[in-house]
Amino acid sequence: MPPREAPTVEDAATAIETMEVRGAAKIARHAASALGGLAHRDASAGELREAADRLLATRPTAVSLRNAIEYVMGGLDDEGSSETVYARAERFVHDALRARERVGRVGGRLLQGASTVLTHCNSQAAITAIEARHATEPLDAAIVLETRPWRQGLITARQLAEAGVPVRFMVDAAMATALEEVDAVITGCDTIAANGDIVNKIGTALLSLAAQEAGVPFYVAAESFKIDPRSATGHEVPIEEREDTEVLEEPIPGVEVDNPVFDVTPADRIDQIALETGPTPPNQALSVFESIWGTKTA
Ligand code: RUB
Repeated sequence: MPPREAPTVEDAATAIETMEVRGAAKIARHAASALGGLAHRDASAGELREAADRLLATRPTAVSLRNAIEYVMGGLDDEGSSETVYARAERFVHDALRARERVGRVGGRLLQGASTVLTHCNSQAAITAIEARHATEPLDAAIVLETRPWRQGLITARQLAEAGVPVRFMVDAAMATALEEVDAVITGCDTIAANGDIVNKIGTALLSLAAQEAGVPFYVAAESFKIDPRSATGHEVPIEEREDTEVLEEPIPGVEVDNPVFDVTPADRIDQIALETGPTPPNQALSVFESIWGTKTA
């Protein structure tokens, strides 16, 4: 994004908090662009650090945000110049978009032979993979789960339909029924822990269990900047809790609402992760992170 079009840090932080900008890769690119724009305006190191903290505090679960910010801010540590921060922001956004295309191709190959696939939530990585698969050989259908409470599945259904993929839309509770005719499941993720557990939209863990029970392969499409070397397992990743009103519009006296919006899918229920480097068993994702990002993050 040209620096003049970069959002201000406050606008970017608000857009991420309110989910106007959402999805793990998009929030990472948005934060990187905001930091790049600020650096381009010759911000001091102190201003950049304050901005990085503001952006980091917006959403807690997706490590893509932290990895992007640490990578961009690494420019200050290396050479102490805002110019380096700007160059790193540009490079991150460019590399992130290229990585998604590669993930899509790798995911598309994992889906080869599957005529009906199922996805949950709204992941650009998973959508790119489904579109790649459909371009090679038309799918019979992509089944899209609604994804309560925010209904991100509606966005996915629209995106896939616009790309010409035949879409069937089902409520989350229909997942076991849907799996009777599904050949493969593919989701995105917000974070991949060091042991290969993934953290994704609430309902993904249940979907992986139902897929295992039904003997349906479970794939994840993700760029390597979603790997978190500091979380040994998915249970160390902070899970975002959102407002009660997303679940119950009107409060009911005496009823407490819990609204955790992500959950942990254990590595042993994931067949392969489509990373930009190729199909990867979950427990080998960390070494891919180290080879790509090990020397680049702060
Ligand atoms: C979005 C979500 C997506 C991942 C991956 O949650 O869980 O599956 O972020 O998305 P939310 P992508 O709507 O709460 O941000 O592949 O686009 O990075």
